[in-house]
Amino acid sequence: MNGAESLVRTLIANEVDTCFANPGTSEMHFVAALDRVPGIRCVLALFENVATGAADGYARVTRKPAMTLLHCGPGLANGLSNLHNARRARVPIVNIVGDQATYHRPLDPPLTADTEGWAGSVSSWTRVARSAEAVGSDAAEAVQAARSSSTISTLILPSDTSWNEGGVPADHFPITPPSSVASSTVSACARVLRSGEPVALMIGGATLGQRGLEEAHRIAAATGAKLLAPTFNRLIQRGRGRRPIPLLPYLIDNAVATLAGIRHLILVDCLSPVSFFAYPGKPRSLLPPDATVHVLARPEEDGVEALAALAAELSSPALAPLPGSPPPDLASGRITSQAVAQTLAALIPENAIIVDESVSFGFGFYPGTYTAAPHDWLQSCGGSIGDGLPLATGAAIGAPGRRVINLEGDGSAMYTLQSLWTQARESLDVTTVILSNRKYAILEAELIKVGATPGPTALDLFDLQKPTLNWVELAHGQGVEAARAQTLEQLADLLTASNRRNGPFLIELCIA
Ligand SMILES: Cc1ncc(C[n+]2csc(CCOP(=O)(O)OP(=O)(O)O)c2C)c(N)n1
Repeated sequence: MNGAESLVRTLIANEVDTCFANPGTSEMHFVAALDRVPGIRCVLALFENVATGAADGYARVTRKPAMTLLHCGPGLANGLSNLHNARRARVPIVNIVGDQATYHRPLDPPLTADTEGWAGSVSSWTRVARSAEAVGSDAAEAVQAARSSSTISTLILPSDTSWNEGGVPADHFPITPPSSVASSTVSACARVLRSGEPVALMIGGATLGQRGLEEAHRIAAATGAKLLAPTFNRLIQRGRGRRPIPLLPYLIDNAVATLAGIRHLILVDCLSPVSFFAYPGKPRSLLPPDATVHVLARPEEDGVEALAALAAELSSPALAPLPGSPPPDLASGRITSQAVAQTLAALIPENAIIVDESVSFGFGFYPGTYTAAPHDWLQSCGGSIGDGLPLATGAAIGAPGRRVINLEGDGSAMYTLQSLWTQARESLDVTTVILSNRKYAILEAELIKVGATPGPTALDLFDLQKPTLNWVELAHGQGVEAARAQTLEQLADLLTASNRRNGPFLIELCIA
């Protein structure tokens, strides 16, 4: 057996059964092994940042890593920004990156690059395979590291370690569960909550599932603590009948106002909030200067159990189920963020997955959709735009039978629009709503916020109108059905129709 075959067998033994790929010559033996050893679903992406973002979306909904197959250092480099986003979201991914044969690399052929350096910039675990014999155990360790710590592993595979004989498949390596929080930490947080001073409880990561939200609400109901989630999150289970949680606003003044008066902030599976950028004359930390930060659970700890322990220590009573409020009526009139949110709340189907890269127009989407049917809400967590379409693609691969609705700024969508081709090829149930304002609207506001003066050159750099992007044709050209909505009524009709059909659909919502 060659190294490549031992690698495929090891990945399957370690429950990695989906591969988002963009291969090249150095990965050919691995690609051939994927035929010899069935068991891994391979999904072709036409740009590596689609593959890496899709692996992120897949892992968020399945809670296990997919692999990516990338070609040499430059292929990895093309996928780096969505690996950055995945790293910030604490999502496990296993990258397999082909490379020059060990004995060929010293000749410095054209694709030779600092593959290890690039890998290290986003990966918590990086290794260059040394021999066909070691590839199996290398791969098992890569998966173990990614799953145990919710991080990115990158195994660099010189092509001779793939084609040489002597491969030894490895068995399943055990996964380390998140560690428990010390009871003294729980007690310390309980004392803070009993202090009578204003407390905010900020929960993130894995605690934004139904169980964590239930426990957090019990604590808030018993103590009066203010509940919050970070501005950007991996996955929130929400909608009718589920406990709601507000997000810390993106806009710095709103975020500071939200936390004003707080004396204690208790963090669970998230970091202390800081402003997204520094702005002249604005604070860096969003907390009042006299507030104290307490950590109930760090991201690598079991935040849900910690919340349950804290609720028990506070003797917080169980909560009554939430009344099932009806969905709102469809909105009509002017196309505003709030009106689109109302239409979404009426039409989001049961158990849908919403991928939110709606940037400036979408500020009203999250607060306006609490009453939608139960759904999951996914956001890009690293600030690097071009994550939405890939996330939606990967989520649809990972959750067949669930409708994915991707709310997407037009500028952001252009970074990774090749995702549409993969969605068509794989017949994925993804509805992409392009928020077509034909500009980088948020940058117009940011220019003012940093205190710069707008001039024609600056404003021209935010303008997407010359020429106009035709999203219906861009979708058609990649095999995706599409239509334009110029009114809220048309948006509602198209959303309703797309919910009923199989396969991808794109709606260009004209908001300019
Ligand atoms: C990789 C990367 N490049 C550039 C930026 C800077 N940036 C932030 S938002 C944005 C424009 C987003 O435009 P669009 O998606 O149309 O949303 P809008 O601003 O119109 O709401 C840009 C270029 C970024 N965040 N990430």
